[in-house]
Amino acid sequence: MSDKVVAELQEPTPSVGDGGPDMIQLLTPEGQRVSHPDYDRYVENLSADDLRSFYRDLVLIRRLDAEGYALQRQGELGLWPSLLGQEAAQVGSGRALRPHDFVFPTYREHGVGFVRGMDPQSSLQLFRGVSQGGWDPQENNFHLYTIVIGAQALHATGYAMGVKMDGNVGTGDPDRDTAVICYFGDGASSQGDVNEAFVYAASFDAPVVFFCQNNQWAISEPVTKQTRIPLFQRAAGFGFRGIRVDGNDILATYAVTQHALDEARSGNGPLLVEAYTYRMGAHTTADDPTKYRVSAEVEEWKFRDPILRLKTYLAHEGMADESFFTAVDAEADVFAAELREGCVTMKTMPGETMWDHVYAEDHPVMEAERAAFKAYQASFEEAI
Ligand SMILES: Cc1ncc(C[n+]2csc(CCOP(=O)(O)OP(=O)(O)O)c2C)c(N)n1
Repeated sequence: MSDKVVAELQEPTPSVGDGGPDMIQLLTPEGQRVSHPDYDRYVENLSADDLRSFYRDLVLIRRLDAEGYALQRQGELGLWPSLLGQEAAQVGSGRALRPHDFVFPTYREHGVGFVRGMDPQSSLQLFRGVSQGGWDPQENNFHLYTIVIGAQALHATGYAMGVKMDGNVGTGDPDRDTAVICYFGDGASSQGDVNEAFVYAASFDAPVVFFCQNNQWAISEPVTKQTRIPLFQRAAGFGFRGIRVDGNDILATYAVTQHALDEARSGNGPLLVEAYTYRMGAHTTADDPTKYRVSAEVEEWKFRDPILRLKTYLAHEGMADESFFTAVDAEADVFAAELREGCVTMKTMPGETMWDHVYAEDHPVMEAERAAFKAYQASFEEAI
């Protein structure tokens, strides 16, 4: 393709933080509510209580993230992938889900897990090395973290096909119709697995929402090196719709994800949501972003902070006052203390629990593997 054709396909190069004219936004970075003809209806019924609880979720998961980071620095965790800056993308999309929907996260979705009702300690277990994953995916319909980039897009699509074959799509019964959501990053969109999942999901109308958190960086690789067109436009090439949403705007991510999930549940097939956001911290605690990105970029994104934006809106509209914000901060302090205490006193889960959730029922080959593993471990105890 010639450069001229590519230039025609591209939007005008967006400046940092500008998601372009197609980006759905309901709350500006200054905290002002703006109207959108297609998406207002998804937020119209939110009460002041709902919005305050959105705010509380944002603050608590930012605190969970800060504690995860600190615990790693204190040697209590082996690694921590920070979600700083991506709180609205995660809480907005997570709160749009129904309990019976199923989530396939990557390794950074501590906020989605939190709003799904996961024990906040769960996110720490894997990174402390005390478990092989840490939780039963069936408990909150939240699958284990996936470290292999993009692999969960195939798992999610396969699961979504199962949902469809069970007849739990397009029945019109809200308690039955089910959607699957798959989280991944901008870098993952370059992986074969993700592209294969797109092809399959589109061909068979799988009820899956692909939720890409475009945080602009795949470790040190900027998104501009990964794609010549905006990521949400890629969906069209696979035969389904893509939507770009302001990932730092909790109202917009909530509205757009609800729409996408409704489409999937109704049997209209997959949809790609590109949440345009920014990773404020390092890729993980093993990374030093000052080696590859300029601080001016980070500074610019600070003005788009998802929490400050909702706080300004709530205060301006008289939906929350200083005593509410102070109470949430106090709750976050208690939450953080409990997290730290829970982390340092965590028990190591027996190694054989890694087989617990592999199959719905026990399986002879797996039973043999588990028994062999237990015998192998016991051999060390005998040797001592
Ligand atoms: C298949 C595979 N290739 C490479 C890696 C190493 N790796 C870990 S994270 C990462 C970048 C992922 O970036 P992105 O998908 O944008 O997600 P983000 O971490 O920014 O949320 C890479 C290449 C991996 N884990 N798996």
